[in-house]
Amino acid sequence: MLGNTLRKTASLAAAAAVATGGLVALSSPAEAATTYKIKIYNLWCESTEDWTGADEPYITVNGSKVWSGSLNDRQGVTINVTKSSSNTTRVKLYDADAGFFDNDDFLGEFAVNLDHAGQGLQEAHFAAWTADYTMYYEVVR
Ligand SMILES: [Ca+2]
Ligand SMILES: [Ca+2]
Ligand SMILES: [Ca+2]
Repeated sequence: MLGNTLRKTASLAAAAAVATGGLVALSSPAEAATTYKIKIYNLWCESTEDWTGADEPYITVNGSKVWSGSLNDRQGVTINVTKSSSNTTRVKLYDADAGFFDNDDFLGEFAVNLDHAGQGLQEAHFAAWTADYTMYYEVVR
């Protein structure tokens, strides 16, 4: 008799929560836990893709350009770009070229997801033609 009363009370409480949007609010923390951030800290150029002078490297995250600059052999630069995501994040590095019939050069890519969170500082190497780059990044929740 008592048990039956308790169950009835509980189901009434659940019904009330649905009516007021209470259960929707409760699901929010679970959603937030599936998002993460990728922090791109630095980019090091050991050697350029271009044969003469500096490269004009740029970085895209999921297809959007997030940084561009200029680097020559054995030069580094601070990037400090942070992007939030809940799905796979694809990071690509290119060298921009301005000449006719000289398209931008794709130097490489890597992808991260939530599983890569909390592993500390990571290095991504990009080697294409004469280019040799290292990107330093971290994935955090
Ligand atoms: Ca080039
Ligand atoms: Ca170039
Ligand atoms: Ca080119």
